Amino acid sequence: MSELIDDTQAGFERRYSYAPSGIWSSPGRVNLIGEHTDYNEGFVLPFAIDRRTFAALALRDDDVVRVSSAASDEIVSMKLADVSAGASAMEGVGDAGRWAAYPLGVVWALGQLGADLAGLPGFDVHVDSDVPIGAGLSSSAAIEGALATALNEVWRLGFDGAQLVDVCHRAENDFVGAPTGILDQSASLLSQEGAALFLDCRDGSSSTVDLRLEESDLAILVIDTKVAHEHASGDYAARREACETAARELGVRALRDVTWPQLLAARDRLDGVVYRRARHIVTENQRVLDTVEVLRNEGPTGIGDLMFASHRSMRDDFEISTPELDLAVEIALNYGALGARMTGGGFGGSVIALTPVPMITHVQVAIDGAFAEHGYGGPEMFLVWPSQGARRDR
Ligand code: GAF
Repeated sequence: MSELIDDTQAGFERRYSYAPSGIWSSPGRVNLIGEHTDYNEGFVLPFAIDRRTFAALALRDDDVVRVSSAASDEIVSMKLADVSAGASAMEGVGDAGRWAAYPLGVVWALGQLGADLAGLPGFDVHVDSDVPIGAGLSSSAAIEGALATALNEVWRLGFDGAQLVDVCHRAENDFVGAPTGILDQSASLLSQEGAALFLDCRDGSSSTVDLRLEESDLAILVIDTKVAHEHASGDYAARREACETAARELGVRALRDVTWPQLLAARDRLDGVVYRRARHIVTENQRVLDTVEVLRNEGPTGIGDLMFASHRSMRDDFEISTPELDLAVEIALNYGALGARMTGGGFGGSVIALTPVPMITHVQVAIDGAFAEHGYGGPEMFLVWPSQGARRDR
C-alpha cells in the first residue's frame, strides 16, 4: 500500500515537475448483500476493500485543472470555469483521456453543490490505483471519492461525508452518464475498517456491522471472472426501468415500500418479467435485514445461505448473472465456501465467496480447473479485507 502511495507521488512529480501538497485515497468495495436495492430506496451492506485509488494533488496559482493517471501518458487540461459546462466539457477530450470524466465530474458536482468554481484556484492531480477496472469493485467510485475528499480539504469546502456521497453520485450520473444508485460512493467514502456499512438508501442513514472475519477464521475471496461489465449499458438501465414500472403499477413511491404479501397478491396484475424483477428487490431487501441480524447475533458463519439465496435471485429473477459467475459460485460452494454470490451491478465482474481460511487454496484450485474445463479465460482471485473509507494518506 505504501509503495503505491510512493508511486503516486513519483507519478505526480514526473508529470508536473514539482511535489504534490498531499495524497488522498478512497477504496473499492464489495457488496456483501443487497444488489440493485439502492435505487429502489432499499438496504445495502457493502464494505470497502483493501485496494485503493490514490490522488496526489496540489493547488495551482491560476484557474487551470490538469489530471493524469498512471494508466496513460496523456494529461487532460482545461480551465476550471469550463468544467461548469457539465458533460460537454469533455467534448474535445480524446479516447485516452475519457477516464478524466470521473475526476472532472467531481469538480463539476462540487460546483453544483455550491463550490464557486470560477473563484477557486485550479489544481494538478495524478491518480494511481490497485482497484481492478471492470471487475465490479467500484474503481470509478474510488476515483471519485479520492478526488472529492482531496478537493473538499484543499478548497476548504467543509462538506460532510453524506454530502460528498451526493457529489460523487451526481458526478457519476449526470457527468459520466451512468444511472447508478448510491451504493458504491457510500461504501467508498463512509466505510469503517473491519466492518460492513449497513445503509438505508432512502434517507442515507447508516450504521456499521462488525464482520469479525478473522476471529471466525473466515475470509472473503474475490473471484474476478474477467468478463467485462458496463454500467452505462442498456441492461442496467433496463433493470432500473422494470423496477420503476413495478413500483408505479403497485402504487408505491419505490419497491422499498412493497411487502412480500402485497407483491404476491399483485402477481396476476403484473407482467411476468416485471414481477420477477420486483420479487428480487423485495426479497433482497429482506435478506439484507436478515444478514445484518445474523451478523450481529451469530457472526459471519451464519450468513452463507443468505448469500446463496441472493445469488439465485439475481440469477433467476433479476437475470444479471453470467455463466462464468454461476460457475464460480457453484464451485466455491462445492469446495468449501460457506456462501457465495456475484457482487456489484452484474453482467460480468466478480463473485465473493465467504471461505474458511484453510479451504482457500482448495477453492482457488477447483475454480481454476473448472474455468479451464469450460474453456473460460483464467479468473483472477484474491482476498479482500474490510477497510477504511476515504482518507488523507500523506
Ligand atoms: C452498480 C451501481 F453502481 C450501484 O449503484 C448498484 O446499483 C449496484 O450496481 C447493484 O447493486 O455497482
